[in-house]
Amino acid sequence: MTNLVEVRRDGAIAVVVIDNPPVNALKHGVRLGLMEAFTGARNDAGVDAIVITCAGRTFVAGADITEFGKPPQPPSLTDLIALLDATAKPTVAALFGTALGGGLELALGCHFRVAAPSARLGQPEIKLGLIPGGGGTQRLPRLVGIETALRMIVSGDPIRAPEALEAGLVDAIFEGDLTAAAIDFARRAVADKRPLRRVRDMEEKLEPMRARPAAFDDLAAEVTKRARGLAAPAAAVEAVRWTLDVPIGEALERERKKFVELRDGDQSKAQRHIFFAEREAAKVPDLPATAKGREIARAAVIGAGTMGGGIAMCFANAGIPVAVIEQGQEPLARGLDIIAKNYRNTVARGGLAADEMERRLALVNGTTDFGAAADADIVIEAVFEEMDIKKKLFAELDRLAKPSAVLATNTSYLDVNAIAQATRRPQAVLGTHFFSPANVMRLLEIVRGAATAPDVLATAIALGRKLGKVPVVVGVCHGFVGNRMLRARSIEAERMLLEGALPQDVDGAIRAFGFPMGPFAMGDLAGLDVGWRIRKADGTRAEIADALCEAGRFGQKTGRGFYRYEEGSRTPVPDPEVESVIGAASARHGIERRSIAREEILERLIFPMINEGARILEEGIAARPGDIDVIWIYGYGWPIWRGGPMYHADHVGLPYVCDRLATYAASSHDDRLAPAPLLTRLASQGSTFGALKTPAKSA
Ligand code: 3H9
Repeated sequence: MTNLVEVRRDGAIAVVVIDNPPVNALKHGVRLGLMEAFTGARNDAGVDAIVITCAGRTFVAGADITEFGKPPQPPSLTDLIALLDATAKPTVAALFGTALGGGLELALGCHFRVAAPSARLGQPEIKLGLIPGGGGTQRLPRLVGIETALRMIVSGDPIRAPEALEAGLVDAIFEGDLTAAAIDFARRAVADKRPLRRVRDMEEKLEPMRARPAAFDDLAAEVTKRARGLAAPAAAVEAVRWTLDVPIGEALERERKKFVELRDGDQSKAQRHIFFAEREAAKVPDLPATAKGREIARAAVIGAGTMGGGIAMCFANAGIPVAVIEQGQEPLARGLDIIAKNYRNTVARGGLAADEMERRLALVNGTTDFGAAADADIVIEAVFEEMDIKKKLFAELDRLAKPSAVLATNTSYLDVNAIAQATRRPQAVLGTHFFSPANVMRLLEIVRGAATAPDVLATAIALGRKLGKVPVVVGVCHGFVGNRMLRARSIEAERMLLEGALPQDVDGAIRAFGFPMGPFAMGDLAGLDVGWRIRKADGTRAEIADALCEAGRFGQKTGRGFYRYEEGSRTPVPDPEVESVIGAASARHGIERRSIAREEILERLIFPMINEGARILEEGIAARPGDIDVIWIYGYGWPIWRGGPMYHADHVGLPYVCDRLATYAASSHDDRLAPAPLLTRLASQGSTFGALKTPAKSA
């Protein structure tokens, strides 16, 4: 017996305990141990029933993802479940923490499932570009019905124990000592001679859908609506559909085959890369382990505009009281109204209970009294992107905020060090760059200033996680990681317009790559005047965007930008007027317009970003290529199944990227497009970004 699985006896009940911290993943040693434990208990005449549970903080959270790239070693999860299926003694899974993926499938192989009230149960494989591969697509529908199962499998989101009880996924919920309750449950099942319920034999909950197969198609269309480009959701639908008309033995074999195909495919590899990169990003290489985050019991947000309001909602959602401070009564009322409206919309969509909305709204305290910042453990400034305004504000905050407070600026490109210097405590200052809409977007760039203290940084990271964000620590430079790379893309996008492309050509190419939106439609959504104002302050120009702004075309809010918009619609419609503006600009430069192939458009949008990413790594602005990937996935809509720009570069091949950049640099006479030294070095060594030791700066 490995020490990853222990069996103890409580009378005639064998209690099998998996002990593989931190999440009890089903790695090879665990599977071996389980095989031995199940076989032993089955063959032992003194054992009447088997309880399966875990040590530590959670029931099994799935297969061990790190094993997916390696040759499979028996026994498989399927073998284990087959053994459970063949066991004539009651088997009871005791679920707590997160019973996910292969963990839930193991439980589905038992006759009974009991749970702690706080347990969460789910099949999250889809988030890794997979479908359940241990029978989940066949057994879950048999227990909870096809609709609930399909929603769970395609969303990947877990359900809570009470919902699981109602759906029939668990048989009982117990407060207190769950293992003891499970043992009791098993003992009663034996005493009552409770019929053993093999999930694979249950057909009743499949019948309604079998009677109306057309309803399955409607449901499938609904649940896969947002799955553009992804292979796994369609595969999940196909697999669940087999419950309608394929005998379970064959369906399980097909499921396994499909799982292996997806596991070995490019999409799942990319999604697994992001899973680990996201967790890695939360670890700052040079942050001492002794740096403990400060407690954040109260927050203040300065500015009730779009960003300020969204950030305040993040705090309220996490149960943290937040003061929203505005200069005047009128903008304050407007900001608070928008917050309330956002919550009401979520309630109307069924995403939030009305009393929960009230509870959250009660945590938001709007005020025009700047003094309210004095109580806060963190103050986040979200006012105009103007250095002078920010400096004044931070000088004022320095006088007012309590000594232990963290002072954060929500700037998207300004120099955080200069802002910190406006205070006498630069060690307390950092940047928290939220993405719009702040209450929805998962990315949080945490900008570490030259003087930011380790515990201040640790506070921001912990807070980010508490707010449900994916925090990534970045260094100070113009635009940090995300916007700096975005700028490289925008310059090239604009250049292609001058050379012959139209906004719809550029946007179409990047949408086909998998982004939800192209750069020009995105500009229209964000408001073209925002970039225009920044460029005016910088003394830079973007000829066509500036010309559109000068003509009053600010994007969706004025009904016209790079596209035009029908009244009340957000659908971009190509506009001949824009074509003339672009044509005139080309003519001014003496450029003969040409048709640009989609492939060239794509390369010219994406390769300059990769190049800028390489510079960002050289300068130590990002610690790891994976950090950049996480930023682009969670902040800018990079398709997750392509793994982020740096991962994509490795996939395409660095020598090719280098070569193309050199060509584009020569034809555009733009040195910024010339391959960065790090990129050139890796390409010439036959290496990859993925192989970089962290941090890249010292590599
Ligand atoms: C599957 O089951 C396929 C089956 O259908 C078929 C099989 C035949 N494996 O997230 P955390 C590590 S597919 C390996 O920070 P939390 C993680 O990398 C799987 N490692 O904690 C981290 O390592 P480190 C389906 C894993 O409390 C540490 O554990 N299951 C795995 O915030 C702590 O993780 C899933 O997709 C794993 N399965 O969240 C569940 N899971 O400390 C994936 C975690 O070195 N996991 N690690 O950075 C999760 O969603 C979260 O980790 C969980 C805990 C909610 C469980």
